[in-house]
Amino acid sequence: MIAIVTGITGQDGAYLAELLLRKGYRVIGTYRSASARDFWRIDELGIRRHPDLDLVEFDCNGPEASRHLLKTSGATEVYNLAGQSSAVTSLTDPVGTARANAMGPLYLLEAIRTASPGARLFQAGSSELYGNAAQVPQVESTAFSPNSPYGVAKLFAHWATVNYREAYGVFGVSGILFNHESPLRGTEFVTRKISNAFARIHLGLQDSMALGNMNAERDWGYAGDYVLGMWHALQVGQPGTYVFATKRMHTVRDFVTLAASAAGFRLDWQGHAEAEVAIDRNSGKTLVRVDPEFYRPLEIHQRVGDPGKAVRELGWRPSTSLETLCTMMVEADIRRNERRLA
Ligand code: NDP
Ligand code: GDR
Repeated sequence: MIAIVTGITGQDGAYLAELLLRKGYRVIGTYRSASARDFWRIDELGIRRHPDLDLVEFDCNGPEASRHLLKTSGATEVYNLAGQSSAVTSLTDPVGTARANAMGPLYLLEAIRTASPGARLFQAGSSELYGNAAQVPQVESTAFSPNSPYGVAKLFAHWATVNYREAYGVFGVSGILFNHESPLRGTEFVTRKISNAFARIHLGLQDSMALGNMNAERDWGYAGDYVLGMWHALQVGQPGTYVFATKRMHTVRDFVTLAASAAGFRLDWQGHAEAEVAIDRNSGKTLVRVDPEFYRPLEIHQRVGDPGKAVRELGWRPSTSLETLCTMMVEADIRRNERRLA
């Protein structure tokens, strides 16, 4: 069994590669030539030098590279996780985002159709497809209404996957992934920004943190659960479109409270909007404040998914509570910061 995992340097790429290696696959993990070649995630998971892992430079910005990869690898499963993964960044780089997130998947679909028709594709789509959806929770049939260049590019990739499935019989799965986090999440995303900040406050390396919209609500799952869902989606008889989510919704404020508790702090919340602060009950110090610099011009206020179809058809279910996830993230960040200090 040979699988290609594009985006091996990212959060999901690392966890998925680890899972596939455990299952006995040979894994071809691709990284981009423009990247910093920072393999810290697969280093942390201890798989960088695994004998069944090949690290291959791959540029998703052209059709030839995809064709070559499919033709020469002998892979029967392709997990396309590479992409510009921030909606905020897509506002300043809409063209680069579309190249990676819309054209990249299209080149892979074309390569499968023309060079390796038996290969199965998992395309990492996003709940950003829904924008501020009127239907709560969101399911596979909820109307799409993306409100960022990121969401628009992901929508192209979603429909391209469905189209190649229906028109050419390509085994293309579109996963509509809701937010999923872990100790390997990038610090540009709110959960890891919070866990790292509390770890540093706990160790006396930082006094406080500033965040944006505390009222935003998200459906946060654990990335380790989600990559298992990706694998399940390629093992069934027919390709489909699946929502991967937990069906629970929490505010950023809730996440802060849980992460604080995992770092040993109990918070009192005071004030509203820009004046809102969270104060440590023991020391009386302000640990969290709001900075409008982190507000978004096009915010998605609420997002929650119903993974019922994935539960029924794939036997998948998210198994990690938000409390466990928070604790896992804060503890990992405390360990990392301690190592840096040593
Ligand atoms: P990460 O940002 O951690 O990883 C993204 C990967 O894509 C990295 O390997 C990165 O390489 C690569 N990449 C970034 N920009 C480009 C580019 N312009 N061209 C080619 N490759 C690029 O994201 P995740 O692992 O969290 O997410 C995996 C996929 O799932 C992404 O496509 C993301 O959009 C999607 N997704 C993620 C969700 C989540 O909550 N995590 C939810 C919904 C969808 P480098 O290291 O060089 O930057
Ligand atoms: P999101 O994730 O945009 O949902 O995209 P992010 O963690 O960046 O934001 C979640 C919510 O938190 C609010 N927020 C802050 N966000 C950041 N980054 N920094 C802050 O300081 C801050 N304060 C409050 C945001 O306003 C937002 O409402 C993620 C990515 O993984 C995408 O790739 C993926 O497609 C979607 O999830 C589903």
